[in-house]
Amino acid sequence: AIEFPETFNLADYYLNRRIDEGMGAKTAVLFGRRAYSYAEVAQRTGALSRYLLDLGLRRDERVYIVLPDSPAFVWSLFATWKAGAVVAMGNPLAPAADLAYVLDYIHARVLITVPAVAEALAPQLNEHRDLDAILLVPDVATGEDPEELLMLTASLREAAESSGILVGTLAAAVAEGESSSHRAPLVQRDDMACWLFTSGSTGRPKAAMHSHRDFAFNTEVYAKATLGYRADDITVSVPRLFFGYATGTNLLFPFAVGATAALFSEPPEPQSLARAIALYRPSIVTNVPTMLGKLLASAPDLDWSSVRFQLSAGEALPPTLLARFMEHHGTDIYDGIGSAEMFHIYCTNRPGDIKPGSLGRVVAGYELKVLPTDAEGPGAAEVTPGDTGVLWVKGDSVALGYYGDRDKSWRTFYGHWCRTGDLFSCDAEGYLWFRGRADDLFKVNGRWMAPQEVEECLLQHPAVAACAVVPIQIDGLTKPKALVVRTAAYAEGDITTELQRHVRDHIARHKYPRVVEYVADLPKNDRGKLDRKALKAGATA
Ligand code: 3SK
Repeated sequence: AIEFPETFNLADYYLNRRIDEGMGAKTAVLFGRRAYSYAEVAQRTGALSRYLLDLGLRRDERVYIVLPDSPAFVWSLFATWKAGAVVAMGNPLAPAADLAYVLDYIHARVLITVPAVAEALAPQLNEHRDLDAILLVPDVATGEDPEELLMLTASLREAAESSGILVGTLAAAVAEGESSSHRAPLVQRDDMACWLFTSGSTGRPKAAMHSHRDFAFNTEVYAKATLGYRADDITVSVPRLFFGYATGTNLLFPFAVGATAALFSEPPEPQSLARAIALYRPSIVTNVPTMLGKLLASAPDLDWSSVRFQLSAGEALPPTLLARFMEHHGTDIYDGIGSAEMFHIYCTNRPGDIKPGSLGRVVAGYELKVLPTDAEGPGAAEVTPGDTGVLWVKGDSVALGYYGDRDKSWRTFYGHWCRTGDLFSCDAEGYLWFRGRADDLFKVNGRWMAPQEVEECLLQHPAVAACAVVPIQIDGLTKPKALVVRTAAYAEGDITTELQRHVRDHIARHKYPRVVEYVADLPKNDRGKLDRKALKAGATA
């Protein structure tokens, strides 16, 4: 077991300790041609945390950070922890309705975001009763001048003022905090630190609640002891910082060892990644299978010579893709499995130990069991080695539960144990092999999606009488397919593009069906419900 002192704040563990260790002048963050030292990040973090405390933010209250990858993301996160409050992170490209739902669900006191997001939320601001302040960060992609930000957001300010919400810029907040003498609160290791989002069966995200010690535990056993992050590393990531996978690998883990986190805010595509690799010469790249596939097809000449290893997680990495990539580019890829419920990766391939197609072995410090699907607790007898069952994981980074959902918490957390809902088999050597999901959720581009959410959306289109969404494999990657029964008024003609656009316009983009098949009927089970098992069994591209 790893012991952390009772008074323990992640802002100190990841950031301030580097200053105490004499690393203040070292580069902590690279963003384009600009470098920020650990001392600079700590100074902005301290000032912003004092501003937030002056504003009235208190222990356990939530700050919703909805930012692209940027230096501002870094001090927003650490300042929230320093102030004793709770970090929640969102995708700035998500539909406004999804962000509004989360803002409300977590009762956020402060929102830190780009003008486009704040403007999109403006019409409903009076519904967010707990929100005290919105701090704006110029969107690097559109290049707004911070001085002009408030002028540009006149309609937002009007909406906010009528709801009693303060609107300012993050830069002004940092400057104002410089002259504040507000003292940072003493934070305990079991105080709440971060809420990571996971999708529920209804498709609405739920927050897995983590305390300060959870993140530090995983950092010690996974990032340091298993992967061997080093002070001379430079990290780059394909998944964005708001996703816990990248928050760890491309911000917290490099900070924990005094390394450099290199950020880019452009949407991650082969071209933007190639530019980042050429500019930063990273030694660790956090990747996802979809991008590895794209890179192989469209950037065969990319120079990977600076890269010690790449990480892959979020969705299954097809073994042929892994083998082709490693053979062609000569970089090791460590595929692993983690989750919002455990903060991060607890089972993985690692330096000198890669079994292609498997998700590697347990990270020392965690315990795994493969149990029958109907096991009612972690004490049940394990399935015979090689047989498939549900993976259970035990470790000190396990979440406290889901915020506002006792039923789901009871179905998932059993003291120190978490029922993952993933189907796995474990071979005789202790390597884990992914066999799918125990329920209907599936991952696309590394993010969970619920078929019901897409079905509900499709049903709102006048052409759709009934439908079902199932996962299919396209080039070894999981993508959604819709089976649609048409209404009489739309019995003729090609409406696939229109249906795909309809989904993209209403819910998160990655959920749109890549294939639409028109059927006369959908299979039902003996209770008249959609028979998903039969659908999945027959699903092809
Ligand atoms: O795959 C995931 O969902 C995940 C979530 C948080 C941290 C790490 C990972 C891989």
